[in-house]
Amino acid sequence: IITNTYQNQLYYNVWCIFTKVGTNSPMRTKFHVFTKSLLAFATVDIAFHVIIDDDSYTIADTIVQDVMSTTNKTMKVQYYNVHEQARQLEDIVSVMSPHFSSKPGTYYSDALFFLSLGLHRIAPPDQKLAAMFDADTKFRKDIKELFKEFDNFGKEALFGLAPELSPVYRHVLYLYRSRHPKTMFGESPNMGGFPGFNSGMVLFHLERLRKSSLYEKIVTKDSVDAMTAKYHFKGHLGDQDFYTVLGMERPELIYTIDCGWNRQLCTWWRDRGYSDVFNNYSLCNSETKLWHGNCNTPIPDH
Ligand code: UPG
Repeated sequence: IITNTYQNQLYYNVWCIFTKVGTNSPMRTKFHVFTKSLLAFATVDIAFHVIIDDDSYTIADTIVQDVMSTTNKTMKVQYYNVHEQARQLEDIVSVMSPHFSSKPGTYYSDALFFLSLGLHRIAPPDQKLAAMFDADTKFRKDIKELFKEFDNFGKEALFGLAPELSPVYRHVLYLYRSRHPKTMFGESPNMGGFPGFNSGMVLFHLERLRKSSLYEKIVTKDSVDAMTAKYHFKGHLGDQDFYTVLGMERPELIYTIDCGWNRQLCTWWRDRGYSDVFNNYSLCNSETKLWHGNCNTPIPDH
């Protein structure tokens, strides 16, 4: 039985990456919407951990201070330099990027998109549980409700993610699927399949991750090379490609969260040869609790 460990800690740990943001970047508005909605619905104390670079720091802090003053709510805010964090995760990044990057070898982008896989090393040791969000998300519900999902984690679960709502992994797994015609990997959930995971929202059981010799083994080069070879997997979406492979190979390590907690809006794959099946993937019947305006898709006002 999972105990309510989240209730023993004072703060709900929320992580977000906010880097490479220029003064006029659309990321500014997205981050404002994210932060404001997070605080507006929250009924718990939040520690907000923002991973920044030198140029983005002032922009991030201006937005956070503005949101706190207009909502009359406060949270504990901490900033982390992306370069310092990336240096601590060089081993993970070098193992992952050949398989899961669109342009392997571009140090900066690579590190950025794989940071979540080593968050247990970056996060201060007193953090036992945490959640990370893309900056292009928007809350419609109290984050307290999301943290209740930790109670549903199986006893081996290290992460919690919601399903990918597009056929991207049907596409990526094309070769594996043609060689294994009965596989459910890459199939839509309404056909009983596993569509992969989306990393716009990730829950971390940091305490278990730090102790897990199994996880440490799984992120080694031999292990990742073997898993990607087995599935003929060549991705381009960073950490979420790894979570998807892990979900096929070691399903007990990832708890699947309700699609309403990561309601993705991107329709890119619908117009790229998948119009016949797209709706099977994007279907999410539960109430939207978090919008995700991925691939620059506008988020509805409500
Ligand atoms: N980010 C930065 N600076 C950048 C780029 C990204 O801080 O220059 C952060 C930011 O928090 C952002 C997140 O990384 O929200 C993800 O990047 P983004 O450009 O928002 O990717 P999307 O197009 O929204 O999402 C694609 C997939 C999505 C998946 C994500 C995984 O569509 O489903 O969750 O990639 O990285």
